[in-house]
Amino acid sequence: MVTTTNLKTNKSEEIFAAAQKLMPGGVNSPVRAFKSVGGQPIVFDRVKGAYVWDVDGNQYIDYVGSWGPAICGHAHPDVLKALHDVIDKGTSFGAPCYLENVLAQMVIDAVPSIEMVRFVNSGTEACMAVLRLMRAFTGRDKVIKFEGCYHGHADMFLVKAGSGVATLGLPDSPGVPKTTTQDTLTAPYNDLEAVKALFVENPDQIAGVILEPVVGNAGFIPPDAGFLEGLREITRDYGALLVFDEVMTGFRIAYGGAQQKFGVTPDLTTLGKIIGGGLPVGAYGGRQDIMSMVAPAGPMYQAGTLSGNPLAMTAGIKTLELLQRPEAYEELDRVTKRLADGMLAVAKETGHAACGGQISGMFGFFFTAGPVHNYEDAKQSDATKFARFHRGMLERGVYLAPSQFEAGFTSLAHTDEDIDRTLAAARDVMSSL
Ligand code: KE4
Repeated sequence: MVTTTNLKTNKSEEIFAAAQKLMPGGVNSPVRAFKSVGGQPIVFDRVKGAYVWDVDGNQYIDYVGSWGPAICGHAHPDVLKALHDVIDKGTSFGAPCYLENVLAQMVIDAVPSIEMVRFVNSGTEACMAVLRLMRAFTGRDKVIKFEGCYHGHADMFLVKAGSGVATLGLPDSPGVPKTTTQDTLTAPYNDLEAVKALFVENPDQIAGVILEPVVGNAGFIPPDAGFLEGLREITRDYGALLVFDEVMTGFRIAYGGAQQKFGVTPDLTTLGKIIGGGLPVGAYGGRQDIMSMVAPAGPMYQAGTLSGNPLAMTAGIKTLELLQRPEAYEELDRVTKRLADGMLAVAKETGHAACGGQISGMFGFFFTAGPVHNYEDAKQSDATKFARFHRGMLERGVYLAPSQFEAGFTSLAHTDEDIDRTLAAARDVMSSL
């Protein structure tokens, strides 16, 4: 645990400098470059449980968890053992494998909307495929997404997206032809009237609505009471599909995802992150009548060399087994509530306007009095103050998501002592902001 404020990052600096000559921005995903919080990105050496160690030997309490997959704690011994036990049988088959049946059945048993599922290799792939499926099933081209929501980097979603797009202040990304995004309509999150208006303005043209049922890519923004229910009603009224992008919330908000927690069942769902247990997996699934359109059962084409590979299936199966343990989500919620409530209490004590919250192992806060109901509200947050807070916490051994427009994640490995240490560091930093 680093207590001094001059973090030794020589090796991180050296490796990252070299990386920038090899890979754009020195990273393989933009948010990792710390662009919005500034300062030296931390190069990881290893992870275990709630902790990460960087290449300079500094230890941090980790609240990113590889952006969600590490919900049972990094490098869980049971997951590693499961992988060791199967790896000698091969890393990839490109053919049917029993492990795919096992994970598919677990997903179908867990997620209320899913009667049939297709595995892919990332959340982006899952969202791309589900959009094609929405259009194939309804014969309509337009789709509604919400400002600040992020559904991966496929062209048609890079319209007022969240996550790295919001973090880097990217407008609609270059390289995305207008013809691709002209059918992507946007509305403010939590605004049912705006959604209704889009349906009235585009009669019989909207295939469906896709959203993060709890937003994590504009910072943490939960749905207002009645919002999800309202979307269910509107989409039914207009013969459109309701799609929950649960890549982040799936198996995190609850074992059955946000749709189980809030009791609203969409027509289709995307998943990722946790179901791969740290290996590359995405999935989309839903009503049998819709999924039966997917090739080779139906005409809608989608494919992938490594989809359903045995290692990713193994890591996902073991991770979900661990999450089935009694009290897992109650414990996750308890620990995360202590953290989120504590952060807001410290901000109040030290005179900083802040708002935020948590649901299960997902949390976030903004440096603004709030409330934050949508992306516009989130942008009122003092991102400069957040950047200074992020650096201060890093120097005290706490690794937070390097962007105001990201949610934070806890795991079953985070202890009360970790939360206490985090809150002590937060008090120290906020007192000096
Ligand atoms: P991936 O293609 O990154 O596996 O999933 C895209 C995606 C889709 N839908 C939601 C709701 C997501 O949160 C994501 C990816 N989340 C970001 C974190 N905000 C991944 C981190 C990154 O881009 O490096």
